Amino acid sequence: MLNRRQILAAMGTTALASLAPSALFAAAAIKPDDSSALLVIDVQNCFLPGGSLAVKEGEQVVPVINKMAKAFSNVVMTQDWHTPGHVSFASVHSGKKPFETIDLPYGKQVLWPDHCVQGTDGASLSKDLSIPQAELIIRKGFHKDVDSYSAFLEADGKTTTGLAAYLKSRKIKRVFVAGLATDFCVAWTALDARKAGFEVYVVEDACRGIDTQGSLAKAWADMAKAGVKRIQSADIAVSA
Ligand code: VGL
Ligand code: ZN
Repeated sequence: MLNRRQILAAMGTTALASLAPSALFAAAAIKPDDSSALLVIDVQNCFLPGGSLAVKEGEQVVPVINKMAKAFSNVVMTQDWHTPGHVSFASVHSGKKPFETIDLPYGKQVLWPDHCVQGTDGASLSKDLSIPQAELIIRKGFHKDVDSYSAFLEADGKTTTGLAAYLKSRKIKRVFVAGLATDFCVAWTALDARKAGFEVYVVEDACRGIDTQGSLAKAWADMAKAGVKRIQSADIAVSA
């Protein structure tokens, strides 16, 4: 990597005069403070290689998240935490296969392979996560008849997990979202965080998506429309 002096030397004075330093060194410009929290979404064995709902390249988010987490004094993790026979499992709907959809009282539901069943190894957080200061683990999706992609609200759109009240009582104003999967639990969490009044950043390279039936492109479009900021982990300053 070039350092600042080398870049300046290579540019020469003419080009340099036309560029504000802020344009040159925009990277790592975001410094999480005490009113910022990192939300680490569903980095669980079921979503990692070998898991029942493995997200492509899911394991690659782990080192990125571990590094980024050093910049945060507030970290909350989530765990998808389903009952056996959960309504989101294709296996409980006769004639249905994973990734098909059904209509439930609260809306359209994508059906999944059985995953993240309470107390199973698949539901455990990855053993490679290294975030000792994480202060809260929110479990979600534990009502048998309602899914919950979002860390804030269940899929009925009204049952709260308590996370917004927790963050507000801790005076958190900005949340940074990372983890799995970009187009489901990350996106729904980011959208609900906006609705709850937080400033929201999704760290793209610290997430991976499932991408079924155009879900990934739709998720990014919905997030952009809602004012979610799309950043990279290199945009966050981590002091050595
Ligand atoms: C998730 C599908 C089903 C996720 C959870 O963590 O994104 N996706 N349950
Ligand atoms: Zn789930």
